[in-house]
Amino acid sequence: LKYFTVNLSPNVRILQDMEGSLTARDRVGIQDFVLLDAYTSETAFMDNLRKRFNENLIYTYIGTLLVSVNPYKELGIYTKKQMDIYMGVNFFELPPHIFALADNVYRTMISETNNHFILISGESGAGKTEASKTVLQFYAVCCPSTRLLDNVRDRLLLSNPVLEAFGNAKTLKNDNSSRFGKYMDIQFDHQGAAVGGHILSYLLEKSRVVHQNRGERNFHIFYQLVEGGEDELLRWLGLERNCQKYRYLIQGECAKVSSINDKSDWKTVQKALTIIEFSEKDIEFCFVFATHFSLFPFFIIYSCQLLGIPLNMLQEGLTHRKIEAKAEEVLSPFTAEHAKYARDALAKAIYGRTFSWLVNKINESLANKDSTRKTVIGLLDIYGFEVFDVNSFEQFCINFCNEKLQQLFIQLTLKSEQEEYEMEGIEWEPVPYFNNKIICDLVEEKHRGIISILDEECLRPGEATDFTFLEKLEEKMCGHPHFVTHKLADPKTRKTLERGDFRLLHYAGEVTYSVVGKFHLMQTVSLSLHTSDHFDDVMVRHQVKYLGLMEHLRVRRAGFAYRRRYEVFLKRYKALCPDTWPHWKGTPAEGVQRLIKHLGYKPDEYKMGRTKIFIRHPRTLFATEDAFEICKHELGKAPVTSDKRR
Ligand code: AOV
Ligand code: MG
Repeated sequence: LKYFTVNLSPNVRILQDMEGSLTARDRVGIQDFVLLDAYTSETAFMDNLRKRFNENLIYTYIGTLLVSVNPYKELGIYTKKQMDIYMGVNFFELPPHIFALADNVYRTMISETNNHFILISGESGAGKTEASKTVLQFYAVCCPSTRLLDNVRDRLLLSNPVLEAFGNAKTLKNDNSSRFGKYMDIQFDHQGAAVGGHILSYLLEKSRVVHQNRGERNFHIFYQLVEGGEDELLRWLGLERNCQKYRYLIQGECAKVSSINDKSDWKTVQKALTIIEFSEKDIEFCFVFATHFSLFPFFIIYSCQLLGIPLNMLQEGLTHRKIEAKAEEVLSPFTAEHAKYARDALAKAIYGRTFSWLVNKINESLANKDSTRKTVIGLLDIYGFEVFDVNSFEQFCINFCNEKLQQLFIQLTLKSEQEEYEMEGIEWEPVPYFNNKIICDLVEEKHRGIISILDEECLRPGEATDFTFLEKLEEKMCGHPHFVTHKLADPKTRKTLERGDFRLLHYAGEVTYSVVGKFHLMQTVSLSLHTSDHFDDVMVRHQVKYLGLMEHLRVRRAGFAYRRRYEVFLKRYKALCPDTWPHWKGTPAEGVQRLIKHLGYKPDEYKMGRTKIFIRHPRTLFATEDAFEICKHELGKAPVTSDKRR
């Protein structure tokens, strides 16, 4: 199965405009979909993507958007040599690459001294995390540094294996699936050296600590510890070197994974922890809290010792409910079922807090000590859209997160682009697209969305059940085009739904969620085959559709690569025309009109908006920019402005 990522950087301006020779084009396709002749044809789009993939060319642009198809094999394209090739070279001069995007973002940030963001989207297994690591690697290697800052770069890089050990796990979709969302700021000083960083983590999938579906594992760190932990450490933690002893580790029945070497990963994590400057105490702390209670819930004496609490306190807390009646406290025993629930809840809470603590510690270590103004490049890597045979609250949260990211993507590209044309009075044939706001609202709308209803139900302990929640949903969502349940469905659809299910029609496809709190261990192993050299047309086409890439291309193609406010454009280029140099007395718009007439712009190359000039092809602006450089050189006095804003 093949997935592909869309890595987008809304702030990257430069478009590429390069066509290879015809024969090369036939073989390797076109590097930028904007240049595709049959740009409205999905078939042509797919042909181009497939052609390139078969030549191991996994990257293609749609203007400033980078589309990447996961090759599932090492391509040798992320070497230092490749970095050198892409460093400081114009976006359009070389074949598409994530380094080109990273480099362009970096240089734009330096020249414009403003913050930039790289959003990485795509479904589970598409290659988002690998892409974010590649970008980070590029900055670590290519940005200037001083001796002093070398360890900031090391720490930035090494935060990855640590967070992945504690926050990633093998799932049915991906052997190294991110089970938390991550937003990372890389901070640069005015010389462009990486001087610090900050990580925000979102919504760790804590339930994995106590339960895994068949074919899945707990978080990597547990297996690393049991396989690779030093004898002395294991003895101290009271652990045996045998995963099979621990129920929390073997529910998925796949403690060993061929693609993962837990033993050597343990070493990597240990080394990283030392370089990030975790003290021995800190390291002890993470293992005690993260691993011990979760691995060893039955041997309560050990747990108490390590957690540093009296035995009877933990024992009582896990087996009894405290009821306050008439100023009196009464202990009422849990059923075995309840006690297990309490144990699991404690393990999840401890793991969750340890993870937050770990992120805080890493942030302390990445913190930039000096307070001069910094610019940042932000990298967003979340968990991808996922659908299993049984989907529960975790998938609901993950998929909602992806829904929001798609909404952001739409707003930054399709929506704002078209709204700007309208605002500027540019003649424009609107490109229709599916706006997934309707699904976001269904989930998050105040008082009416699914989350609000869930909140309400959680405030009625004792009365509310999984099924009263479902009934409330049915009452409120009845007739909604993106929501259906067994009761609300037509007879044909009903056959595909259980009574405890609700189904959402997400932007990326249908997902059936189960409201029933108990886990279903009945998960069938639907193996995903992650093989290289195989391009699955149906799967790729599906992703091209739901990510709105065709619409994106249409907007790009019909649109204008550049736009600049009249004042800015005139200020920069006025020396190129005797009428506008050195002073133009009329309005900026008139000045620009005079200027571009002098430069010989053809009518179809540009449009005049209310406040801005819109230029269709990058080459038009490049030519003007070249002329400006020559003129600057000759005059030695042309006004130079660093304002390159649109
Ligand atoms: P994800 O982050 O998008 O999924 P990953 O970045 O973890 O996906 O990629 C999954 C696997 O695909 C990696 O472990 C690699 O084996 C392979 N892979 C990805 N990108 C490349 C590449 N550029 N070159 C070679 N192999 C690659 V998830 O976190 O599950 O949504 O939640
Ligand atoms: Mg990931």
